[in-house]
Amino acid sequence: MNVVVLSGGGGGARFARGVYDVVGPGELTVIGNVGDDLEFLGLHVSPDLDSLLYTLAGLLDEGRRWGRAGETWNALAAAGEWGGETWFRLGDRDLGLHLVRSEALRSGRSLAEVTAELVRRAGVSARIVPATNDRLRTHVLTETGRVSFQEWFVGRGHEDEVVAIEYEGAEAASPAPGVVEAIEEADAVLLAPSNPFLSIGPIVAVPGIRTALERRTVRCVAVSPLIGGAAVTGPLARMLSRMSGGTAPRQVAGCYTGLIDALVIDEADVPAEADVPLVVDSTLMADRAAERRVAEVALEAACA
Ligand code: FO1
Repeated sequence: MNVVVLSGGGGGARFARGVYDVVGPGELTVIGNVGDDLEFLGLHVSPDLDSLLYTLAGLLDEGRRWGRAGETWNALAAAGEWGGETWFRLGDRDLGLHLVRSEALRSGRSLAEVTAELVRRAGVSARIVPATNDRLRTHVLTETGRVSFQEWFVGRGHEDEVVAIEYEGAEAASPAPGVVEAIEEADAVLLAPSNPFLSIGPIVAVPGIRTALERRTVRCVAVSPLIGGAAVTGPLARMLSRMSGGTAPRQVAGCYTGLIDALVIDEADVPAEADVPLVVDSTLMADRAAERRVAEVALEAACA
């Protein structure tokens, strides 16, 4: 069975791990968000691809939910002593990956090629593919101006109200090699319980990916990232209220019009109605068993 998951952020990575645990080796392709990517201290950082890599490889810091376990921060502290920026926390172990990826990109290799190599070295038997090799960056429009995603999310602690989102470069971006093929060959497509605006939005803003999803002949099922109308972590509930007028399943489904055949929601969100069929279960991924259970529910809904 070939399964494609679209994912961004920590929740997306843990859902992908649930799917990874329940499908056979080599059966999972995860298409990762690159809208959060940034250049920091001269290095190319791909936080969502790295969350996937670290999570599937068992290297993630499970408490922080980003970066590597057993991390130390000496290089960043030293950079700060020399006047370098330190607001985006790159740990010593994490830096090793950014050094290798940045050098490979500078030498002309694509983000997809480098990512595949990292996945191979990590011993992960799923494919992690960036949505695009082209430059795509999410920007947030707030009442005080336009900032890059990480400047708003980490730099400002996502406090400013979001008025609109821009996926800079998306219109001109092509899907990375393998992305459209994976969707075309999939037996099921799943949208992880990630932020629809910040994580899935940049992926489906790539015209070739949106078209491939719209032309799918298999079912596509999304898992709502909200529980009881609230986000488990992050700014989604505030964003949905302001930009979609509410935090019910209807508003989550509304972010995916034309792209999904069903939405998995939590028991805390019923009674509910939406323009697509709703599948009700417990969606809190508190541990590995819960990740697997949510994955199974989504897969069952996709194979119905
Ligand atoms: N999140 C933070 O809240 N603060 C950080 O300093 C930070 C650094 C960081 C470094 C590498 C990495 O892969 C992720 C990092 N994150 C950090 C998480 C990241 O900003 C977000 O979780 C994702 O971009 C949201 O999808």
